[in-house]
Amino acid sequence: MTSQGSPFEYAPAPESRSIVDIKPSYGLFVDGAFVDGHGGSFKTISPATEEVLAEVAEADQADVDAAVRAARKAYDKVWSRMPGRERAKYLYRIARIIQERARELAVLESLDNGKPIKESRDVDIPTVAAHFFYYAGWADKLEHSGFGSTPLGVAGQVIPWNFPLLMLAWKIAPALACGNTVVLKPAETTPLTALLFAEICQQADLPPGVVNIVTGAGATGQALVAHPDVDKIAFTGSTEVGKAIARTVAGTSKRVTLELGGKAANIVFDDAPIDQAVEGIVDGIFFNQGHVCCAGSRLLVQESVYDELLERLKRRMSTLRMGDPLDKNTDIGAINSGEQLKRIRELSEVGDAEGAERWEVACDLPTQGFWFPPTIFTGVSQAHRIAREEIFGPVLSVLTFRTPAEAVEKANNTPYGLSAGVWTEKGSRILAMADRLRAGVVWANTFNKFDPTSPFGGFKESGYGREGGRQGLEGYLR
Ligand code: TAP
Repeated sequence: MTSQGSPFEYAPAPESRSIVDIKPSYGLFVDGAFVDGHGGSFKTISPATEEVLAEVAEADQADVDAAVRAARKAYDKVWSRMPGRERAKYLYRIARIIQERARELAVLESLDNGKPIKESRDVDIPTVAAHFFYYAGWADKLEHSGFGSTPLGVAGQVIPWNFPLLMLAWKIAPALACGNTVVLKPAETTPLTALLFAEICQQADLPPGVVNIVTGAGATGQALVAHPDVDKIAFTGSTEVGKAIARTVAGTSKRVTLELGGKAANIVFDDAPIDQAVEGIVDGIFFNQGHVCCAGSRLLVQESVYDELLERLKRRMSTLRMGDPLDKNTDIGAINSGEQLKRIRELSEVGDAEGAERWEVACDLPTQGFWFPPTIFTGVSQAHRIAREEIFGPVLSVLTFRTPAEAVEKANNTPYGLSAGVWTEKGSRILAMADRLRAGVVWANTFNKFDPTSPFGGFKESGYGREGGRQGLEGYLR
């Protein structure tokens, strides 16, 4: 649907879904084959239409045991003994198959997750392939990484629903490059691209057991995290579950990396190029429906440009096109689940009750599926819950500041520390701000840019450990 203020009408340009062959049901991927699970099954739906896409096996404790056994056997007998240059060939092969099947993966990701096809096609899947290419390059050079060259063993990996295949790539590519084997649990609402990835592992002739995929809900993740024969846990998701995982592994020899939530400040100074900053603000909070751990969900605007910036931001938001994720013109897709929509609505209502002023793009929402219009709250103070808690949706909280020192103080006034953005024409100010912002990533005059060569991770309650770059090898080597 177009926003009511949009000056243009576009003809629908839907990407065909015929390229994907979605099976009615999927088993677990264990020891190189799809097998039946013992924990029953669950349905995965398209969040845009609520259509059931497939029935997926739910892994119970016995299934997780079998997957960990397969990973251990593959680690001992094959993968840890294979020279890095040979492991690299498998990773390159996987990367190339991902490129060859990119359209299929993008359509499936958009169907299962609700994200616009132009994002899955142009951002998610190319970055997935880039991660496998990048870490393939490291596999025979580990002794130069500075982190040792011995793998840890079996890695248990638990990922969220916001970037299903990209989070899989962030986890699996470095683990395999370093000689570890993996058991990965995708999120309950987005299992399908991980299962297609399992088929890609078969197509690449990856030795059985090197990658195992166990689908299921939180209990499956819990069984994997608590499993005594897992050497490393890598988790991306909520801070609450991250803390529970840290408690579970405390006192064991397991290594852990946690990539948790965020409440990033996107800081606009009065000398910033305003139109560019508006694009960066829109990209920062409305990319992927705001389901982004490093989303720029707190906008800090210097008071002198507040009125002008807000007016231009609202005008730009009115041109965003929300609707069918498979339509190539769509900017904003569906919210990933009914549960997440409920959380976004609840926190937005808290914003109303706390006295902030809500403005949203006027548009007609479909009656089927899960939708929330791009929204901004002005008149937000630091004490408001919408300024402190991660909403994980297309909702921006706007605050103001007068001096750089005040901007730093407000930006750092959060238990999180994952990312931040700075908009100014002064290079010296960018460097000074980056120095003082307690955030793992600081973007300058841009936002939400990802590259496999660049480390990513948080301070404080945003977690610990880094993914990406040379630093991403540290969590998988001793
Ligand atoms: P989580 O509940 O943290 O889920 C992340 C992953 O952990 C999923 O695969 C989940 O399985 C699994 N899991 C759940 N409970 C577990 C447990 N006790 N032990 C091990 N694994 C467990 O996040 P969510 O439900 O997807 O979203 C909730 C909130 O988390 C969101 O509103 C958002 O604020 C935040 N979130 C943050 C991020 C990032 S990247 N920082 C990503 C997603 C969500 P199921 O999917 O089956 O529950």
